[in-house]
Amino acid sequence: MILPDFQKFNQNNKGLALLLDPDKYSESELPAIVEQAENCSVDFIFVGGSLIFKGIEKLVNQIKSLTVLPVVLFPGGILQVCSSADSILLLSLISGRNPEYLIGNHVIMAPFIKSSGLEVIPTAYMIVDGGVHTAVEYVSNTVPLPSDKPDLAVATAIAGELLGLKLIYMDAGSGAKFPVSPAMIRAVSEETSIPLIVGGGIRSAEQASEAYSAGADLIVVGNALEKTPEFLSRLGEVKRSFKSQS
Ligand code: 1GP
Repeated sequence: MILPDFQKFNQNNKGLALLLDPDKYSESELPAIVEQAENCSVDFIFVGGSLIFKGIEKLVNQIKSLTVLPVVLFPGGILQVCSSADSILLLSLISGRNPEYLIGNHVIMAPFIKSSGLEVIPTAYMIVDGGVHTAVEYVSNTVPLPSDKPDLAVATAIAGELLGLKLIYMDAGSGAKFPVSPAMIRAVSEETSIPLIVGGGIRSAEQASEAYSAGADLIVVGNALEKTPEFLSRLGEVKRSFKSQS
């Protein structure tokens, strides 16, 4: 069960997820990346992307053959599900008003997910403007939350929690120019009590630290690691620094 792991994160115990997009990693690179993830206090490996050309199953199987770290599907669409992962973030894109990403895709995926044995984690997924048009915004055909309107984010997150969703994931989108602001993270964190995941555009240890300090329970990093693999060890240090404050 992965969900209880998310629930144990708090101000003194932060989580870190590495996002792997199947199109961006070759088979030969993967063992080193996974080994680094294990050495750098990564808690979960997320797999997915807004739009992918390669299937996800091969990547998931490869990761599973290399590590015991939990593999969590972060599906950008209905084709990104496979039973060999451990769990799936079943995303309700509640910042948008596209019914396909609120319920339509879920109906299509439901029979497969139910029989797959995957642990299902109902997730309030909120896209926040990160200063650039991202693939997730285009593919989902939704308008992101304005980055300077924390009240809108708070109201959206509260609605997600009241609907019974188990996690909040605020995402500026992969490759965002700037990540979700600490002010918005703090506002959402203070008004909700389910675990808060933050990702998109985190490129420095300072940004990671600010996100954690503001109330992110777990941060997700993908793009920056494709460019600078050693960044992962800095993130691991930042994550552990919160533990030592307890
Ligand atoms: C995107 O939150 C993830 O959905 C990670 O974003 O690739 O910018 O780190 P980056």
